[in-house]
Amino acid sequence: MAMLNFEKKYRVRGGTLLGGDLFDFWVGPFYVGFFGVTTLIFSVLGTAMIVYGAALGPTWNIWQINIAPPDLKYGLALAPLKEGGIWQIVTVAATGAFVSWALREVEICKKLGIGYHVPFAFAFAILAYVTLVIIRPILLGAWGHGFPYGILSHLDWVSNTGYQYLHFHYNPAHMLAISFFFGTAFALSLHGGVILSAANPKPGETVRPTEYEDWFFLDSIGYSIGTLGIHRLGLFLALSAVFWSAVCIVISGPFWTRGWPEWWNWWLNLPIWR
Ligand code: UQ2
Repeated sequence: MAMLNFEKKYRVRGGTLLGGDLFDFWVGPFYVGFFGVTTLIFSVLGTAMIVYGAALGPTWNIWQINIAPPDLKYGLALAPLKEGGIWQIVTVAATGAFVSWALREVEICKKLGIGYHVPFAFAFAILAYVTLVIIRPILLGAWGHGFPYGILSHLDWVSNTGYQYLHFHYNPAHMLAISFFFGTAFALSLHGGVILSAANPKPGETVRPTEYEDWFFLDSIGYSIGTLGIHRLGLFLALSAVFWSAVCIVISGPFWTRGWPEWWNWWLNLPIWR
């Protein structure tokens, strides 16, 4: 691999947030660092607890395995291991592993002298998960409001939680989140399409320079956002989708307890209709 010729330039010492030189090493292609070690510890602990929880359960059917949060009666206390305690440990392990992974990304960015956009973006994904299993349960006063860890069981949770507010599509933050998801897919399809159209020609034809990408959009819609701009837009759209998803669920319960269709009564109640 040609990349390996440049190893000395990019595989540099330093840039660690914690531990100094102690964990500043690679294992094969992977940078480890202090947060590589903590990622590994949390991941092994979390995975072991999931397997233990599955072993206690009635099935090894991958779709039906379920690690449930504690009953609501335990509130925000620690629950017995077999009554939601496993879920609590898995939640701590998962959050620890995700945050460790993000901080390891930060260390790699520092080594390379590049921006923190990747860990910043990943932080939004972590925020979405933490909103569901930590922030919203705390605001509602019980860990039992977290979602269960299981393929079908978490789908049931989403469906039941949605119906609890009658019709979740009337949640204005949910509307924004969906629009940003669609916008993200739209932007990536435009971007992927235009890049391949110019940069991956048929055999015998030449790769076109980036102006051709600009000109396609200038000729068709009279506007080009530019080759750097499309990536800024893509990051903005994707992070907005995740952000508004977190908002739409955290306001459901803690800040709005009735059906979401009813929220729109503010519109019908505007004095301008009288
Ligand atoms: C663009 C451009 C790119 C692109 C794309 C556009 C040369 C290679 C896809 C076009 C994008 C526009 C006009 C913005 C669309 C807005 C939304 C909200 C989807 O101009 O520059 O670089 O890949």
